[in-house]
Amino acid sequence: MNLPDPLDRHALAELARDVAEQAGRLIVQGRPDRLEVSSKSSRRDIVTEMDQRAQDALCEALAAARPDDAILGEEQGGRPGTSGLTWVLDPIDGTVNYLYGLSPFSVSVAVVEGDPTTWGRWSPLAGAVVIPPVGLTYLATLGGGAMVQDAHGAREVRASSAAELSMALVATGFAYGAELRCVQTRAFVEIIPKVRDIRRTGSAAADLCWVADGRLDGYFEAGLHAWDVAAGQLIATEAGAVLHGLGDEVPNGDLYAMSAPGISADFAALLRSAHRSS
Ligand code: LIP
Repeated sequence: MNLPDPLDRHALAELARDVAEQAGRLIVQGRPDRLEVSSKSSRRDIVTEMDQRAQDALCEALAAARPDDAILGEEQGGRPGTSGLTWVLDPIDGTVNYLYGLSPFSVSVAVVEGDPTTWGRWSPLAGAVVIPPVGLTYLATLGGGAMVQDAHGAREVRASSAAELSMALVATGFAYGAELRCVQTRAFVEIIPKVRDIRRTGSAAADLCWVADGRLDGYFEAGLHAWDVAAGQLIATEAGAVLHGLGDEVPNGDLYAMSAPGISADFAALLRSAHRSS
């Protein structure tokens, strides 16, 4: 398969940014007074009508621009493709925050090669994350660096220079299922005394962008899917952050982590210890 050359990757990142920003405007401006909500894997795992409307808008725009590419979204409406590239979408990452009117919530759009339904079998080529409540758009291309755009312009982003785990500000999240939450809570108890502090923002895509931007020194979570992380992963790694999982395994649903390079070895060791004893 002929992968897009760097120039095309730049065009792919701009397309990801443009469609994500369009979806970001839709979910803010198009939100009805009475938001229809339904549940997925559990009553706590919800999807709103705006999640689906945003994904429908993303799929329509991407199908028009890239008709041979596949689409995999968190909500209904993906499609197969023939190009070997797949657009991986989370139309509203942080749905519960969106429902409650809290920040952050994000629109995450990435294009990957490989199989995004299997951890370790896909890699992102370009991606964008829009965080409407704070007016930030992050984007990156493989090998082309990462940047953030806001009302004041655009700038390159770099992961923090944190070098001491005990002084690192890290973020995490919790699964919808009670059983995995208990495992996460036991790990949390071992981790929190050994870092500066922990934040739980509610959006994995925002967490990864904030590691990229040095606003967090690290992030870890279990139970994620490719659509939660594909774009944020590329933004963070292109900003110099280090992607890691549990031990030698690739990052996956068991544990997904990203951290500033100066703490990544110690952070990975702490996560291994905390999750193996939990
Ligand atoms: C969310 C993730 C977040 C996690 C939440 C939820 P969603 O994704 O971004 O990190 O802690 O439980 O899974 O469901 O809002 O797209």
